Amino acid sequence: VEPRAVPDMTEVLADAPTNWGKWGPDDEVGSLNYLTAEEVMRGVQHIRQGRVFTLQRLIGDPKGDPVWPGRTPAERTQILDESSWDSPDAPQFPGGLHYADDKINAFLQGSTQYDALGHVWYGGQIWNGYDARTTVGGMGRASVEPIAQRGVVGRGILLDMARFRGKPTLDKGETFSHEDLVACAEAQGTHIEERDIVVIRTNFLQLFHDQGDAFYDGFNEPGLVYSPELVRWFQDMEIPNLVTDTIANEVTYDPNNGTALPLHCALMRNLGVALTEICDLEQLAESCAADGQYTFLYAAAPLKVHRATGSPVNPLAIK
Ligand code: UVW
Repeated sequence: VEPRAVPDMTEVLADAPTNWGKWGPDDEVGSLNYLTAEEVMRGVQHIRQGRVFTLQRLIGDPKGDPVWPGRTPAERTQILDESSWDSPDAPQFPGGLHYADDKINAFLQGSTQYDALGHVWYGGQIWNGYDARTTVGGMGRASVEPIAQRGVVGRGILLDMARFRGKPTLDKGETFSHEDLVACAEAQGTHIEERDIVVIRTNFLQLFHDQGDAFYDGFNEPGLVYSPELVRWFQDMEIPNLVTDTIANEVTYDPNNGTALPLHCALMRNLGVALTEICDLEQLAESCAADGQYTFLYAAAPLKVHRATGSPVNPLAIK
């Protein structure tokens, strides 16, 4: 069998729509512009119980941290602890003060995180048409900084695709479309509204803990799959933010054309949809299944890291 030639992204997305210029020539937050004060207040209306769910996975989980191949998990190093003060070289503070210090060496995209809009590109241009050379030596444009400056708050809706498909986790390479999201919402007794922050549960990373290193054999996450209709749906629905519990928010290799991560390109680079990855949605999903409330106030504040390609974050869902 002849290996299939994988087309270039410029070819796959030749007619794909963009939101470039929609918010002016200097925009760096893209579809997050849809999250106006009205959207914050619409989200607030979905706080009905005062229950708070944190969506970050634990950094340094004894069971391991899942990361995109090529990245390494964060390493936390203890710098000072009680044993440090035994040394004659230890700094002395009046009153006998001792303290513990530590630091982490981490990929900014190596845990629950926001991608900067300029994080991924093709054809030499990033979000809003900025030259990809602006990424050299640090993101000169569309870094995570402006996203962190504004924060992300609006109505969130959980779409529990694993439960909808009646399995504990979606399978390697399993795909779904925007139509499946709509059907999932209906099955949950709710529906996706314009400007909703779309939060999708696959529970795929459960397999990381079950399988250990074998998890990375034939790495191909499940997720949304590219189609022109899906991209148009995201654009028409004015979806500001796509949040999932997988490492990269979409099926890793498009089964139709073989490209890697075309939705990073079509949604983030072209439409300016913010991507939030590697979330822990388990407690939230359990609660939603128990009480039938799948909508909530979603609030996230990525870290303000100058010129960064992304940032760790601990998003909140408040029901
Ligand atoms: C890549 O874009 C390669 O990874 P992610 O969006 O998962 O950080």
